[in-house]
Amino acid sequence: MTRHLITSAIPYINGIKHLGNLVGSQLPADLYARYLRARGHEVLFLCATDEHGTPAELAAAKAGKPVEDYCAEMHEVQARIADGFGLSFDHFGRSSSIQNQRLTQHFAGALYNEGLIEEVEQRQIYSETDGRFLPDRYVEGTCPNCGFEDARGDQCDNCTKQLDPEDLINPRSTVSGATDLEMRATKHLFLKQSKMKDRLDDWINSKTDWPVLTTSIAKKWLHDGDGLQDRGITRDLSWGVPVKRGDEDWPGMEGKVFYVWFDAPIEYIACAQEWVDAGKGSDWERWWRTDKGADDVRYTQFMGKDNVPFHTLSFPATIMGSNEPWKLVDYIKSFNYLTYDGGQFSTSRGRGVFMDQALEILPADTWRWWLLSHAPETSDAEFTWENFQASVNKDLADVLGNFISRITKFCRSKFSEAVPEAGEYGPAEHALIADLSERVSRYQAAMEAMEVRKSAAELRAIWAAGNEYLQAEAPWTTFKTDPDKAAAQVRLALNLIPFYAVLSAPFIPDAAASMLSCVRVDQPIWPDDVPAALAQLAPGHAFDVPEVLFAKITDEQREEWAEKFAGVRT
Ligand code: B3M
Ligand code: ZN
Repeated sequence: MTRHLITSAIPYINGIKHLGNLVGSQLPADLYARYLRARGHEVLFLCATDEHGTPAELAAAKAGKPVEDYCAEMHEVQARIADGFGLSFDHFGRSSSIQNQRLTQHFAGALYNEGLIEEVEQRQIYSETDGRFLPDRYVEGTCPNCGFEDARGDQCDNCTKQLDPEDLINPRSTVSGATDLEMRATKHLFLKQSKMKDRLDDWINSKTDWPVLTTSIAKKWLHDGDGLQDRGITRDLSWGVPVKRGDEDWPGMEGKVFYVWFDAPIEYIACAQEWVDAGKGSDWERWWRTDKGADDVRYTQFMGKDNVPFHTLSFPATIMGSNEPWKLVDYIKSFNYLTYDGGQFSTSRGRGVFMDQALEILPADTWRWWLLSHAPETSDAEFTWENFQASVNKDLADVLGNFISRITKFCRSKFSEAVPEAGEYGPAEHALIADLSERVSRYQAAMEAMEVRKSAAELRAIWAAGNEYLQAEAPWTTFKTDPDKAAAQVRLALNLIPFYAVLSAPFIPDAAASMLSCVRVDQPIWPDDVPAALAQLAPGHAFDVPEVLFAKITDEQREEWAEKFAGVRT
């Protein structure tokens, strides 16, 4: 059987992500990982925090903490929240790990040896007081265009003019406020992506099964304007992977670090090393080196559309350019954006629901279900409280939850808390089993194709089929005239509980676990054989009537939350 390597884009360390971030990468990746594991595949599912770069430095400074401490704390926070959402990573790593540092330096050395790195002389602002070169965003001053006094080195926020730091009047360092700034010569490394354009082009063109969203973005960057540009891969920051080639120092690169987007995707590989070093696995090369068995691996990446250029071009350029046998991605599943109630989610303004807040108000499964069943696949999708309330109440409470509660309670009151024995299946039962067999095939096909919304729709239809059967056959009515027939109806309906649990677990793992525990099944099996799966609970098998599986969202709650999350996070 194929082994599956799955990675989700690694979230930036600076702050807690919102639901739009979650549904664009980690959550669908988790859905796929859970599904493949349930089908018996060997899966390695990796994610990490993306810890380098200016945003991390600035966020740490704002929090008044050393950047190492800030990152370590925020990593724990993100790991805990990911756990709360049931994200089943085999390892949740850190791009600031020693493994990633070494591997990033290794790649830089390999690319250098292949003649793919150019040292470019530039003139850049140096601060005598700070003892360092300042990146554009670390310089502020008066805008030459409009006179605004707090214009940034890259752009004026007042008149929006794009600037170079040397355009600013009275420039100052945002690190210290120092004004003793001067232009000095400095060197940066550029990855010669332009030399790899044809190879990348051929590779992208060979991916005929990829989502159009993914390939169209890649092709735009390859062909629009001047085509694929060489890319600066170093920065003047203190926080990051120090620039080296392999173990060797890089003359002229002292005090510089690699650009965050150079080391972040390399963390996908380093994370597998971290997984082994944490004692959770034994052989990472089997997943990542094609000379060590990774040819048998199918590698799938999940991400939002803004990350596509880095994964279709930059990271493959790093891998191909190294001329070493690293595994390349086989399939990239990308997502559009989730918007919030007629606008954007906004981290700075606290508009929308953030992952920690979501878990404070409702169980993870509620969010998982809504987000996945409304995933922004073919276009952007919008979160509204009305839609959220309506879908959750209908799909989870009225259809799935109600089915389970109704049938277990009915059985307890008319028979016992065990699967009834009497009666034979008739045409309606056989029709339901045949219908479900077809639906399971369709569900599997959609899951394998990573069509997230479609998978949710198929699953919802599987739940509804059971409800319709119960509604039509009405064992509570049958019981009055033919208790044996009612017993057979109940037997089949009770058997739908573990069947639903297994199929639903990739979407709603906690509820699925409760469903299994209510029918006292520890080792759920995937319904490859639907008739057999629907005979899993033999007559006499004991069950427990579960607590309410899904509480309905009330109008008062909906109104309260709509107001609470409208903006300005405290
Ligand atoms: N941290 C951006 C993001 O979270 C970036 C992804 C890196 S994937 C290697 O959207
Ligand atoms: Zn201006």
